Amino acid sequence: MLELKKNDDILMAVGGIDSITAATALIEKNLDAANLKKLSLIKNAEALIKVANAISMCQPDAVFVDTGSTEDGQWIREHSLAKGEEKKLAKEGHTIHFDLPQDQARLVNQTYYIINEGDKMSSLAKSVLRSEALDYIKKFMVGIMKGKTMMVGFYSRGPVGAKAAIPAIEISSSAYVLHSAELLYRNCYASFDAETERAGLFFTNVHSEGENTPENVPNARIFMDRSWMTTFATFCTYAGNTLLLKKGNHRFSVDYCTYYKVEEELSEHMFITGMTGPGGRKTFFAGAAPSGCGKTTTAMVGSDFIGDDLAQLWIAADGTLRAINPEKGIFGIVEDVNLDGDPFLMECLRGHGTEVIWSNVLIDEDGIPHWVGHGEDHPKKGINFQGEWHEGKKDADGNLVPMSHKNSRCTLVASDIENHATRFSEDPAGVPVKVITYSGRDGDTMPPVWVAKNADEGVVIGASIVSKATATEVGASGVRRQPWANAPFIPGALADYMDAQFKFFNSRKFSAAGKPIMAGLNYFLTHENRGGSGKGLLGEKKDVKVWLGWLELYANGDVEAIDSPIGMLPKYADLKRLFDSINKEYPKSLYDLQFSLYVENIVSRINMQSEAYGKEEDIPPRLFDIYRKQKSALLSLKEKFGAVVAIDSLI
Ligand code: SPV
Ligand code: MN
Repeated sequence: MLELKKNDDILMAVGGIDSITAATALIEKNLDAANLKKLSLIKNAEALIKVANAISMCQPDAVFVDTGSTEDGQWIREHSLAKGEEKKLAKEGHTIHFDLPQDQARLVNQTYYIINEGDKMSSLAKSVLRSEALDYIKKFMVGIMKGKTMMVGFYSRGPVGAKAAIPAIEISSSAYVLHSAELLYRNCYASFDAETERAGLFFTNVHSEGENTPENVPNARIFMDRSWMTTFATFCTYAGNTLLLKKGNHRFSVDYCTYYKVEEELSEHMFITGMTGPGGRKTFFAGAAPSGCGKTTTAMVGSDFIGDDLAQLWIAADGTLRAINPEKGIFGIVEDVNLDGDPFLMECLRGHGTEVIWSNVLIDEDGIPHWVGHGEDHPKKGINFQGEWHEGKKDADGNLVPMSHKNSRCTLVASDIENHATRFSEDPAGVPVKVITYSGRDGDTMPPVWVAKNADEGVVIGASIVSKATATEVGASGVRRQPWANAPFIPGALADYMDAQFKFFNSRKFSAAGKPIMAGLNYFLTHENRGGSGKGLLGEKKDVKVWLGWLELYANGDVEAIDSPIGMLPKYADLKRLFDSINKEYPKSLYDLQFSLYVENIVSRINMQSEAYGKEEDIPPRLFDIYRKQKSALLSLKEKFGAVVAIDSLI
């Protein structure tokens, strides 16, 4: 359950401002005339009380209100340069921001949901009781902005007016954070009140880097107050920890959909993209993938790219599935981005006219950024996320320091990317989604593409996403479970989220034509695991176009598929035609390696999943029914054909 506005709002408890009168008085005292005038456009009392409490708590020297105007944007850029949070690079509009070496990715172990006594939480999430969070915030956030300027921006998570868009306030003393917010989110200062009225709620985010030193990183916290939809972040700058408009508010949005919008809306860790099919028809996809599993690349393969990270989905009155991107920019991983795999993104990064905030890459003597896998010559030395760098440099443990951090990123507005469908992206009606995909990083079990036979089996594909194990999180079979690729962002019980998925995708509100197909994707099969004669991956980045292209045809009834226990599989001839269109050989032998069913692998995967879900409370029984049904069908196939079932024997 999620109970909104339950117990004390910590921001108010610490700030001490509980009325609009007190808020107005404090704001008048702390803002100069120009910023006071800007803020006077906002009338929503609750929002003003939040802002006043943030000021009262953080005690900044000055407050800057960001209206989204060109001048305000410029002020933020200059403030960031003046503070040293960003530095100019050789290319016009390019800057570099370094996060501390200890703060290069989401600080999972320092990220908590603030909960009320008795709240049922996700088994995969960390939580802290309201009283403990209050103590921390009192200790560390009171006065945290002394000597700094607090910036306040008003954003919409989605095109203004869209059914699933929710407004949010971003408050930070970091100009890098506000600069990023301006590139990634739609500033909705002028319509904030109206949007809050329409949506019925807004999110609040308060961040300060404080004294951003390595010594302080252990004190860094990312707190999300579920009940008050307010985030607090301290002593860090990495955008995934600080720009909580992104994953902080995504978590609130997931929570809100799970408990208040059942059968109406979902909030997913999904890209949105369109593919152009025969006759110029456009088919939109929304696809989930865990961080670092090719989500941005998949999104950009489309002819009509909308977003690479988050999607708000709803069922429209006409029975179609609709999606909007709560963001308008990308915060993309740059490792392995190169001309071959990501030509459009490379044009923004290496061409002219795009504003880019780089983070944690290598900067050479000429002010040019470099990163691992960029496919260009690279310098022997420079400055990167850990300071001075030279080729062969080792860290304290004797490990080679890479040229750029694995999670180094580029931040830019999506509309600068050539295949971005800006008109569709800004439409409050969203795009009609006909294909849902779920992908992970699976070296040996599932084929490159398969389609669920019904909504229930589609939900189970989402529930069964896995990625490669990491050093710290090894599951029984060496893979890490990544339910819907959204688990890090599901605050409540996993069972509740799953139940909401079943209800949504089975909803009678869908028209026959509006109901999406649901598919699994896997780009990570290797020769070694499938008995191939080559080495490494069985495919390459450009194959994604074929997998999506086939789904486009299947969703529109243009091709038939092969029935199998795990779902519908593509026919060789159809894939061959699509590979021809990208000028790539596609031997039947490769198809056989990719699409044969490795029954034992699939069965042990099913066993692993059922066992893990069996430990959760209240998981909908349908999940286990589907696992059981698939398993028994697979075992009968094995009896007939052996442990590796050739795809041709299913025809
Ligand atoms: C991810 O890790 O899934 C991201 C970047 O999209 S972060 O903002 O860190 O979540
Ligand atoms: Mn993400």
